[in-house]
Amino acid sequence: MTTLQTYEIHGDVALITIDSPPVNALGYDVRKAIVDGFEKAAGDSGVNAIVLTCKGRTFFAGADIREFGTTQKSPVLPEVISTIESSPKLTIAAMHGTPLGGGLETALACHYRIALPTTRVGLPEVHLGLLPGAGGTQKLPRLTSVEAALDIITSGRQVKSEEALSLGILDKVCSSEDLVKEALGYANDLVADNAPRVLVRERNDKLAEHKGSAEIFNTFRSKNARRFRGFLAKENITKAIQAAVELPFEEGLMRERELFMELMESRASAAQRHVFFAERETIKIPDIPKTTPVRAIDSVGIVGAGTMGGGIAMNFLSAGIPVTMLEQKQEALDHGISVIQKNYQRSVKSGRMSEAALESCMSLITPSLDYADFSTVDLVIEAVFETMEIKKAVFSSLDAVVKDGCILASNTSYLDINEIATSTSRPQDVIGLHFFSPANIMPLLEVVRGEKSDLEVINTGMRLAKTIRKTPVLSRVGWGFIANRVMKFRSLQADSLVLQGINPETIDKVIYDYGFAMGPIAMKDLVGLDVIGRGSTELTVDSELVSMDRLGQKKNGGYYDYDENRQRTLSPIAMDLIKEVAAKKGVKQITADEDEILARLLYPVINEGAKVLDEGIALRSSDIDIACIKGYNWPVYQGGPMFWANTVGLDNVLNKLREFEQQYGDAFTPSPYLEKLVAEGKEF
Ligand code: 3H9
Repeated sequence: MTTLQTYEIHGDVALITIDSPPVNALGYDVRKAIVDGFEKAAGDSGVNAIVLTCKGRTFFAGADIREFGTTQKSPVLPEVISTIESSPKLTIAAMHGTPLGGGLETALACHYRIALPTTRVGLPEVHLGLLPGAGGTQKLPRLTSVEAALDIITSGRQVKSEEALSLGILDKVCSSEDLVKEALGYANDLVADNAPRVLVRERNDKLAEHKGSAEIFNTFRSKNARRFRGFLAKENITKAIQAAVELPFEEGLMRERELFMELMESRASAAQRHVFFAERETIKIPDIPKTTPVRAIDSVGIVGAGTMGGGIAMNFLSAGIPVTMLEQKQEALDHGISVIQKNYQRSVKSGRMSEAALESCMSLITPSLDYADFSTVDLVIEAVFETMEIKKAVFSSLDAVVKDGCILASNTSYLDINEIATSTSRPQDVIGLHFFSPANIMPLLEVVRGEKSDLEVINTGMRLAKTIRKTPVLSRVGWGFIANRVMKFRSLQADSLVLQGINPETIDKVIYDYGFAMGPIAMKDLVGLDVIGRGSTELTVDSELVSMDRLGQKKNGGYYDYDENRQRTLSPIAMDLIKEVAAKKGVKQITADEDEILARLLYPVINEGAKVLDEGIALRSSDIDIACIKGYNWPVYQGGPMFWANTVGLDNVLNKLREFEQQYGDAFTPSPYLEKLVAEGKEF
């Protein structure tokens, strides 16, 4: 018996408790400990029931993802499950925290399930590009319904206790916080009542109505076709649930296994598993020990109530943190606050927020026209016009009024935080907090560390991200920081390809087929061509379109024309303009197939990522992946640019860049760091 398991007897109930921090993942030791416990209880004639529970923050949060891709030692999870299912005693899972994936599948092997009211169960394997591979796809529809199982497993969402009870996943929700006491009491009651041993695998009642008809699955597929695009796991989950309906349990299980193994070997799952760990890695900063203090952020000031300031404010309001919003003019302030209200109202309308929550968020805003109102706040974020002089003036005004220890943050996208910090007497308290538009929605927060930023201030910025439900990525100071800088190279190539005669529609299609929601040209039309080209005097297709008052989707169309349903067709006017601009600039026309176009668009992003790493702007290549995924919706199943580059082969990327450099010049000159990695046979 291992030390991570305790076995106690309470009357005629055996209580098996597993304690394997942080999340009781079902690695080899844990699996062995469960089997040991159940075997012991099976041989114990005084035991009539077994309660399986966990210590720490959660009941098993799933299989141990770190073991994936290695040969797993017996007992593997299906063996654990079959040990539980074949137990001669009555079995009860007592759950708290987040019983997920293999954790919930373990619970589904028990006869009964009880949980705390705060418990959230789920089968989130889809987020790892997988499906529940230990019976989840066969059992959940048997317990709930085919509809519910399709929804829960393809979304991977966490289901709160109350809903789980109503769906039949749980049999009982505790009325107190004492899970073990209630579970033991429940076990006693079940034994006393001679309760039946309910094995989910034997239930077929919920499946009967769909047997012999694929209708529910076909409708589900076509309804979600766009959202599921590129996600093989979602298709395989649908197939596995269909197998649950059509096949006897054991055969369904075998089908589930086949579909699981197909996913496990897929590049998409490898990418999504990379992203799972990469997301959790960003917070780890080598020179900031775990013990570094975090400053309390209980109130926030925001300078600027424009689109960015308003979006940033919403993150804090939604987290229950009061915000003082400053503007120069009452009119601008009123407008900014009314936009926040409208955004929240939209959420209320769509049912994502209650009217009461809206009221409570709005009540946390204090409008202000006076810097002095920032005297007590813990953090100020500046979101004003992107010029150095204005930013410095704002920071110097802040310096004059804020209390000692207040963190001063700039939301600048491109400017030098070190220079901004010189306008204050406290550069140690200055950092960048770079949000991505729309700031209330995009999950990336780049935390920019200045030369003089205090470690405590950086740490606070990184931790704050979790409070406002963002993923932080640390960046050093440098033009565009990480995401904007590397992604700029895709835009430059998109413009260049257009001028070289590649159809804009083809460029958009190539990027869409790669997995982005939208191509770069359609994206320009969405953002607004006037916004994109602001301040530039260069002759470009964008500037020519703007001079014709074609601003994109918002006015007269741009590269595309739009009908009343926002369906787009390539604009003949734009096509003529492209030819004119290309002729004026003397751009040589080319042809290129889709692979070539993809490489032209995305290899420069990888190359710039290599430079960002070489310059120490990003800590690690996986941080660049996360910045692109969370800031630019880089398709998660490609793993981000740097992970993708590894799968393409860095030597292939390098050779292609060299070829492009020969044909098209400096824009493709390979980073010396990339060359070095290839020479050493290494990866990012
Ligand atoms: C599965 O079950 C397949 C089966 O169907 C079939 C098998 C045959 N494994 O997120 P946190 C680590 S697939 C290994 O910061 P939180 C995590 O890396 C699995 N490690 O905490 C981190 O480590 P570190 C299905 C894991 O409180 C630490 O735990 N299950 C695992 O914000 C803390 O994590 C899932 O997909 C794991 N399964 O959130 C659940 N889970 O400190 C995945 C966590 O070194 N997990 N770690 O960085 C989660 O969603 C969240 O971790 C959870 C806690 C909600 C549990």
